[in-house]
Amino acid sequence: MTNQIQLSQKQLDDFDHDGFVVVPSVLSDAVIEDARARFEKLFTGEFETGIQPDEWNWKTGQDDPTLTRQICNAWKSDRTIASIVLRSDIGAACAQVRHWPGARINQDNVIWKPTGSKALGFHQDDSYQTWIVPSQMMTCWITLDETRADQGTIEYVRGSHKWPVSQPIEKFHAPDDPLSDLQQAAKAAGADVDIVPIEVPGGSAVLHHGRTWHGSRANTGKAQRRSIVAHCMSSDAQFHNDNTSPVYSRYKLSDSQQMDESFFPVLWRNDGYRSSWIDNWLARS
Ligand SMILES: O=C(O)CCC(=O)C(=O)O
Repeated sequence: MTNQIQLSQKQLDDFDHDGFVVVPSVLSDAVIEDARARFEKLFTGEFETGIQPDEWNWKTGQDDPTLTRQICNAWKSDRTIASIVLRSDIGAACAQVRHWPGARINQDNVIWKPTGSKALGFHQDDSYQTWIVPSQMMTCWITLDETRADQGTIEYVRGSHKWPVSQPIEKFHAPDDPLSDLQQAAKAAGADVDIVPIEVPGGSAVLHHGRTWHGSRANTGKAQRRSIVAHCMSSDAQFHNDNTSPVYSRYKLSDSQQMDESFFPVLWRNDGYRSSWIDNWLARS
């Protein structure tokens, strides 16, 4: 059964304490199957809408098969992915836990970790948000497969959302030591490192704060792990005056700091607003 995300007081308290919280059963079995079927197509460059994603870090037949496969902003290429990452309840939950007036999509991620694929370094998402004001991200990570600690699941450092924001990490894809930047940050913060591997059924989500350290180690198990990630920002977010993102500042209008809803749609706002084009566009599929 698919649940619209409705956070209990216990989940809100857990999020505030830990910097992440698991939300079970956010996708139906049918949606899980549909989304799984998009992975081969996306990574071979078969895009339903005819539009390339903003970042396409791994291409079938071209790139190292031992790397974790990642695409950013697959929602522009594929309406099945869009129908998940542009959900209003995801925006509402992200806004609620961060006390924002609403939430826009900042970017999505499609992550594919086949058996034998290497790690993604532990990092904070907010380290990469200097191009927006406020420089804050809030994420809904959703797994399509049952996750296990030995199968490269996402792992969180409990309480690390209370540490300062660090610089972007040395090496994101396939670092020799995925924990090295994390260890330095923990030392600087004078904090212990309590790593929590997320072991949940397919269709589960985790909400995580933009400062929560997280990553995923190599998949040494027998099954692949596929995830779809909605990275949100405040509905009030604007472009930074000076700082740029090499990819996403392409969408800045020359005479304004405002974000155009065509590129950064509002998923949910507390006055009932949602970018009107989203649902019409999804209905065309
Ligand atoms: O799924 C993963 O391995 C990592 C995803 C991630 O870094 C994120 O959702 O911010």
